[in-house]
Amino acid sequence: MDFFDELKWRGLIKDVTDEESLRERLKSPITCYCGFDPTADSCHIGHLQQVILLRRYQKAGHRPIVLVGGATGMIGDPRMTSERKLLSLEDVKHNAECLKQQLSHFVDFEGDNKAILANNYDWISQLSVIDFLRDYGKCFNVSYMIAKDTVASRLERGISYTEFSYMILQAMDFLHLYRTYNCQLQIGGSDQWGNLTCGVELVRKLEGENAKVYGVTSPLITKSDGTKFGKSEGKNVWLDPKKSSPYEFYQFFVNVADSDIANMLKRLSMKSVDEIQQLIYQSETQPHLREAQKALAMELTEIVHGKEGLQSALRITDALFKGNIADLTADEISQAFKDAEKTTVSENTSLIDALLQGKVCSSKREAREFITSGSISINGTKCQQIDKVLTLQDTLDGKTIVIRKGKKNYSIFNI
Ligand code: 383
Repeated sequence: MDFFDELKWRGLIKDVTDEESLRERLKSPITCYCGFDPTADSCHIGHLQQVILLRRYQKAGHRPIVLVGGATGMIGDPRMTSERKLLSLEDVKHNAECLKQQLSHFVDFEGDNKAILANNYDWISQLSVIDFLRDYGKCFNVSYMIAKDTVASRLERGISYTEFSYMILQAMDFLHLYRTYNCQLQIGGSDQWGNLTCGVELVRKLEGENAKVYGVTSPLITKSDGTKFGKSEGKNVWLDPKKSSPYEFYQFFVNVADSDIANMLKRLSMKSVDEIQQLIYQSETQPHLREAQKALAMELTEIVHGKEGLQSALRITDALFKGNIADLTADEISQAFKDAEKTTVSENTSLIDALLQGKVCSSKREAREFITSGSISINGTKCQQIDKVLTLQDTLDGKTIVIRKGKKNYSIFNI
């Protein structure tokens, strides 16, 4: 199986501008790029497939360019639905810095095919409006532009001239990277097909038929139950550990449905075809063990959050499973219970009252029974003292107390 066939097997090829020719071209090293607009200060799981794809290309001997859209982020790629709100220039600059930092961890800046980090602000901001219209605007036919999916879908509801122009900027980037680095391939999710073909056409027009460049899209990840991939309880799963902790990230993949895991492994794991086939076999024959989910979660958590992030995700998972949280750090505790409902009690509240307030027990009698039978633990240590009073000394971090009832029923109290 060559590299292109492997991408196909993995489900990472949707449309290609010239498949037969690209398949041949990929037999020797190519420079390829993918762009990310700084619309937020972090990428999320929706970006992961492309980020990992760049890594795959590099591992296969190709040279990846990670492009941060410092300029395009100020304009906004038209969405199917509605016009975007413009971000402030400071926000875009700040976000671009954050993305640059984040994305540079995924590719290698050493060796023969070292990655390149580029920001289209560097060349687009240099262009005058006259040059823009004379040198580039002339290459685009408006009827061609309004036939593109995203624009077409917006014509009725309205699209500003600003967003309408977006595809020209992205096409100029491809041309710039072709001229500067001999970049011959742009990759992206299937939502980028129109922008990719626009770039291919522009390069052909200005550089001649011999200038061979390609665009390849991959299908966006969808879940078999129809819900959106990349959301956990309706919230985005981010790659920035401050926005989604390594534990949350790990849990997202551990909880992938059995019906989705084969797909996700193929698309997101860097493991070999053989290893993936084995994991898929395991998940089909012994789904309850969730070996495939765990393997994918471990691999991706390590790629995104490093060895330490993975360690802490595993420690938290293990501690919650065994009901033993005493060994966790205050930070790990806050990761573990970030989304849990918290009950605030005043200092010196009796344990019995706290159990009632937190709805851990429904009556004082029940609370007493739980305490005396040894079912209640405070911060991982069993408490059978019936007249126990909660004080600041009981908190883990000056604020938080974790009370467990039975094996896995956790409640969080703040003093
Ligand atoms: C900007 C300038 C370029 C090339 C690309 C761009 C960004 C592009 C875009 N991409 C999305 C984004 O930034 O909007 N116009 O959030 C997403 N991508 C990748 C992938 C994806 C796309 O960053 O499908 C998901 O992650 O292409 O929605 O010269």
